[in-house]
Amino acid sequence: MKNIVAQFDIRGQVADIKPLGNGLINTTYKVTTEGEAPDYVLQHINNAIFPDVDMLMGNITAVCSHLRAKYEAEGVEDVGRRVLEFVPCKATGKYYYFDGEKYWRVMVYIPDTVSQSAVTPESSRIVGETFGKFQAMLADIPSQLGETIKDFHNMEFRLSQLREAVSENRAGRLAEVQWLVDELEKRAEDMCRGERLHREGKLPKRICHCDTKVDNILFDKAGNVLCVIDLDTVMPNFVFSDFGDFLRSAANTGREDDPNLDNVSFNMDIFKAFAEGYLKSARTFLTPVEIENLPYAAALFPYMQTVRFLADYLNGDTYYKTQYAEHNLVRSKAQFKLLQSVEEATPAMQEFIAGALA
Ligand code: GN1
Ligand code: MG
Repeated sequence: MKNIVAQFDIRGQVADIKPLGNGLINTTYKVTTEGEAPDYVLQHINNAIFPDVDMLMGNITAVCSHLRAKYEAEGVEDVGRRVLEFVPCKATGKYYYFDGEKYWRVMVYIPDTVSQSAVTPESSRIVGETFGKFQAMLADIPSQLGETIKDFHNMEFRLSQLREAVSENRAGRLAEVQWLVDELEKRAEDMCRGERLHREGKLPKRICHCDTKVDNILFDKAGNVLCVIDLDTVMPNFVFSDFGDFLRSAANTGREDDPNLDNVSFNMDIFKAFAEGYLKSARTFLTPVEIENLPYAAALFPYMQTVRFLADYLNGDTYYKTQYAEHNLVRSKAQFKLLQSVEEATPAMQEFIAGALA
């Protein structure tokens, strides 16, 4: 691995390389250097999921330089902690290295960050405000971003994948999960509301991050968002993506893969604080249709994630990394439990949003 790092234009001598984080798609390492030089993050890009690495890194570097320029123009002091900085490959100048088999990238490690334990109602309000601002900052990016995964958050497409997995039943696991398939089918039409509104010309796409789970956010000690990481899925989408996916992880009282469903429920205090912060900075550009459907967004993401985990379980675990045989099933059940709790909270969410705008 030292050999791979040596292909990139880094400063300092590599002292150590260790696994970092718990992403379900790419594999990540921390590269510690000796002395004053910064540390780095080395990542193996999952090329099966992101087939067009040129497009992928083109999107990411366009987003980072746009954000960097905006922060600099605003006079923000710690720009290096607010935007990821990728390191080019020495031989090609590209922001990835292909070793003949695998694709790799390197970015500067941002030290002294706090992760998800920092999510409280107070910090969620700040996060909401920051995301509203993040979407506003990316609204005028001059480059056309590509869809790094086609139809990534398209609910109709995700359902078609589940239906295919059900009809093929490749791993022979259908009988035990038929009840859950039925539950998902009951909600299918309502959950495809976003695509319908878009076809009717009532819902725009804006540049979104599309994976704003708490693990992908770096905070400072005061709970401010320093930086959103994992930019592979930044692409045009409905604003629901970033709103809904943050709540899916932050407002879950349990874990994404909690085997104890009693731990899993939707935390309304987090929702309220986050929605308030988000509306504060985003109401300047959100349309009434977008605002009215924010409770739908909160339900859509646990729903979509249940559909995706369950489809992967039926396919025999070919997409997400798993730690044990039933992992995708445990994840599916935990996300479904969260969805049920969100559904119960829907009238309260609607009332809260109406009140916040009054
Ligand atoms: C994946 O890479 P990671 O773990 O941050 C997935 C997301 C899911 C998430 C569920 C490219 O994100 O869409 O919401 O797992 N990313 C991709 O934890 O499929
Ligand atoms: Mg991640």
